[in-house]
Amino acid sequence: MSAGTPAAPGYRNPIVPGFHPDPSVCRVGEDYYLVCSSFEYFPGVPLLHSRDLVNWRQIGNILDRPSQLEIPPDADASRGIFAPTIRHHDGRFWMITTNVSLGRHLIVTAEDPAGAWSEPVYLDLPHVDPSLAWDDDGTCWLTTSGVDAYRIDPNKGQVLEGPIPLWSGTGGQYPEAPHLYRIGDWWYLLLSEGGTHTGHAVSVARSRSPRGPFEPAPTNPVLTHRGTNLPVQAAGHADLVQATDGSWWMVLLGIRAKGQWPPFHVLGRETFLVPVRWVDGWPVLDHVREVTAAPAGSAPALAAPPDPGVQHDDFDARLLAPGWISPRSRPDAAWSLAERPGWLTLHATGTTLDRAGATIVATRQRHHDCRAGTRVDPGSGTAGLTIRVDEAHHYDLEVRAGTARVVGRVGPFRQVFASLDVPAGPLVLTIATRTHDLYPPTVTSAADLTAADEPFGVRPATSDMVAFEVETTEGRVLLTELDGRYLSTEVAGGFTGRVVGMYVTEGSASFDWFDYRPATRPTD
Ligand code: 6LW
Repeated sequence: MSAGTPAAPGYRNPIVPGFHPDPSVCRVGEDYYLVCSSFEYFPGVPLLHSRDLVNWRQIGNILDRPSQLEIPPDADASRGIFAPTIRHHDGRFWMITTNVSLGRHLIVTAEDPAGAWSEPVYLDLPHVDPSLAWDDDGTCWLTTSGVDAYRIDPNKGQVLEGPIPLWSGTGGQYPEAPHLYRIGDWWYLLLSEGGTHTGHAVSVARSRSPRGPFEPAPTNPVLTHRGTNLPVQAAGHADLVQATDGSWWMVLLGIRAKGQWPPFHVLGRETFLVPVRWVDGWPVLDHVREVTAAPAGSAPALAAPPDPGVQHDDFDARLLAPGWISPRSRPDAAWSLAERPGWLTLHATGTTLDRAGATIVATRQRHHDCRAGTRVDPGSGTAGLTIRVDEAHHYDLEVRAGTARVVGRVGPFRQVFASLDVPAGPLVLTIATRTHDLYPPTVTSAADLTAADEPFGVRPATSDMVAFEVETTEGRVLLTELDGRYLSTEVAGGFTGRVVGMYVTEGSASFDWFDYRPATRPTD
């Protein structure tokens, strides 16, 4: 076990921004692979690749066929796929997760992580957060929240022994996200406790045998942000990986809360990276920071420029890129890239975004300040751009029969906030978001803001705004701005985060392009 040495340069957290919770990571040679929970969205379990642990590119979704991912049409939001684990063993990649809508764990494998992944092998055992570890003799251990271990045959989904209770942490609620690691002569058990919100903590124990008994680290919890003022909160649900240079790293989820009191977060739980040092055989971690000094070793790659975070799609490809997700399912009859070449054509499968079943093709909001736009030809249908957490929390910029309007749904309330007559034919719809609470004291009036800050102006009392614009041949119009806090996890609940997406609720409509990009503001 090598001791990491802190040194410049640094990297920026989160390494995977936006709704990317419950990360799990593995390394094969020089390649790192990372997966996250996807809940009710299809396709499920985003798979990302990196060569340096900092710059990640989504290369697919592991559960990308209905035969692998069955989300019932009436499944509640934030059900579906919970915390996955990815491992490499015996020449194959293994991914285990829980489809909580079915109440079953499932294992899929692939030789090439880019796919295709196998059909699932199911395991009907209690709890969530399954993980796999192999002994030198090939014995496969499954762990679940609780924390229990089972000896299993992962090829057949058969339980050979168990449950064997292992260790349940230091007494915090919800001992979960366990992972077993064979490191040197020890078996380490990493788990999270305290719940996935501000009480979250990571604890560790070790044993000479995967059956225990486990001895807790004297320094537990080895990582927590509970009760701190740190900008990253809820740090937990962690996985360990050893880099090519021998250094150790932890990926984990966190939230970036905004606002004074109470704080709120709108991007869901995101994936962060923190270096691990080993002292007396125990992992030692610093707090998770948005800018982190990187240990020497992996340094050249870590110095790579950050991904600008732009997502532009002209819909010229044959297939939808892996970042596009749809609630519950995306039936073949609901979308086409061939019908009108160079456009994404959507067909309505449901008549309202207030209930499951509507046609939505969305991407995760990854920056607090961003602009997402699309050029839509609504034809004779009803179509638009939505920013949503779930069916009961969304703002929509919608076009129908010569009128564009902004509709908001928050809990039991639904309201039309603005409307505008628009000419027939394609038009550009934009949703822009902006956080205000960090404005520097020097910005005291609209005159201090640059043109790029329009149309927001100064609203010191408001922490997150969502603006809706329409651009036609006659120019660009701001329809309205709405308080974004109603589309936060604190209001909506659940485990996901915001997504922005194109939709159709009546007839068919085509989308020429979609563009998502972070926006800059005076404080950046
Ligand atoms: C997951 C649990 C958790 O299963 O949230 O962060 C649950 N922790 O471990 C849903 O993601």
